[in-house]
Amino acid sequence: MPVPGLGPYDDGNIFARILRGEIPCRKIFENEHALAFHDIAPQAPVHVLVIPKLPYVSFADFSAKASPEAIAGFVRAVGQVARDLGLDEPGYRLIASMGADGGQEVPHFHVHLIGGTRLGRMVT
Ligand code: IU
Repeated sequence: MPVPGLGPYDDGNIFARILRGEIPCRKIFENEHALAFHDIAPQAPVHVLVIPKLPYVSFADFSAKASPEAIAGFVRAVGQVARDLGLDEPGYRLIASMGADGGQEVPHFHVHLIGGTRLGRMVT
């Protein structure tokens, strides 16, 4: 499924290459469902990206096509990363950019896990 502004899944996208081990990342978690690593340009004291190991281009693609097991495994992985980082208290924010208007830049579904500070009300 193409994503507006990005097109179909591209095996050469940067996160696909990180998953294949072709490009290094500052990994903090990995299991059969997901990989989590520090964002290269952090927007907060904690800014981690969690990506599924499956080749879905966006949240729309992942939510529509991934199996219930894959979706559950991914969501549990996000929760575990947050817990492992000690963020359950005082909290954190999850963001998934989707398509051109959502500001998505990398055509592999990813969730931003942001925390370590009191965040404002706006999501930008
Ligand atoms: P977005 O939601 O698609 O805009 O998020 C892409 C993120 O990927 C963004 O926060 C970048 O800083 C981040 N990133 C990265 O961590 N490593 C990279 O090599 C590249 C982008 I390219």
